[in-house]
Amino acid sequence: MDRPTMRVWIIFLLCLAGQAFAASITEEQPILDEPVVEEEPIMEEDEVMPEGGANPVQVETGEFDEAIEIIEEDVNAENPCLNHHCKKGKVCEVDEENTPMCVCQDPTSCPASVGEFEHVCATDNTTYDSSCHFFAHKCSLEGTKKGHKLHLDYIGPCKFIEPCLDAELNEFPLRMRDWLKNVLVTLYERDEENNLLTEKQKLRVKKIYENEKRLQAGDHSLDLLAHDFEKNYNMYIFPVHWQFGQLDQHPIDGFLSHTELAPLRAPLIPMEHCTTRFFEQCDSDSDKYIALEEWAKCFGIKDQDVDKDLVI
Ligand SMILES: *[C@@H]1O[C@H](CO)[C@@H](O)[C@H](O)[C@H]1NC(C)=O
Ligand SMILES: [Ca+2]
Ligand SMILES: [Ca+2]
Repeated sequence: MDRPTMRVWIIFLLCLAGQAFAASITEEQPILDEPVVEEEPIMEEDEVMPEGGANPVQVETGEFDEAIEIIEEDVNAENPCLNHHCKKGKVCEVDEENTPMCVCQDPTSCPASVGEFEHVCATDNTTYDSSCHFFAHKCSLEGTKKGHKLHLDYIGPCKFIEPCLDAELNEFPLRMRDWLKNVLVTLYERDEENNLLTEKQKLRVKKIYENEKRLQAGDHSLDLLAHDFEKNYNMYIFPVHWQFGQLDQHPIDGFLSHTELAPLRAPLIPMEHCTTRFFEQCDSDSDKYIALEEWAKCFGIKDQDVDKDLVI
């Protein structure tokens, strides 16, 4: 992976830490090529009330929400749709009785995409102008088998993704662990406002940051990365746990669903052709969820070092 790509990755993770990007693409997405079904019943509802920053629906309605706060209550009464949230792909309309309801969004009402970077590739290998266009289309297929199977696969236009070879698959965790560590150190260095990391997280990262033996960020050979992992194994334990905690949010239960993994997986696939295969094999018991133990293991963390108290 070259430097610009790594920069993108760091920026992405910075966003992730701020929960912004994490939420923006968290919606019924397949991670392991199986249809997402029951694990998030809230997503199956037409009307979803946001709670805290955790609700994926919020990003699309984010700016809208801020507007709500300054609007007087009597205005809300006139427009029942103001406080009525619909899942992605749907918009609120009122019927004759002025009752709000969610209906499929007309794709032509989606904001025009300003560039290719807004395009998304779905599991049918079709490119959509934006995730809004995709979800509007998916909504129009609601109730059909085709619609049920259709998911957002990755960010960017569809492209040919090379098959991931066995040897390449083994390189993936080497690089990802190194990035995770560097991302955490970067967050630590930039955390002047104290909002990128919690105090507990900072204490952990401080130890890594201050360790003189730490491999500095850079384009390292796979051999060096492997050597460093062996030599400075302890520095990698927390970053691997931290990333799990960033993703395990809906709900926080020690398991990553397809949807929860999406914020990490979707932007990564176009850059890293082993992404899909890597996360597939991470789910070693094939129950479609990646447990903390499975996650740690596929990043080379030893069983005895898996510690749910590190997911902070
Ligand atoms: C998906 O579409 C891209 C671009 O149209 C094409 O190059 C690629 O081969 C397709 N992939 C599959 C798996 O069909
Ligand atoms: Ca979870
Ligand atoms: Ca599993």
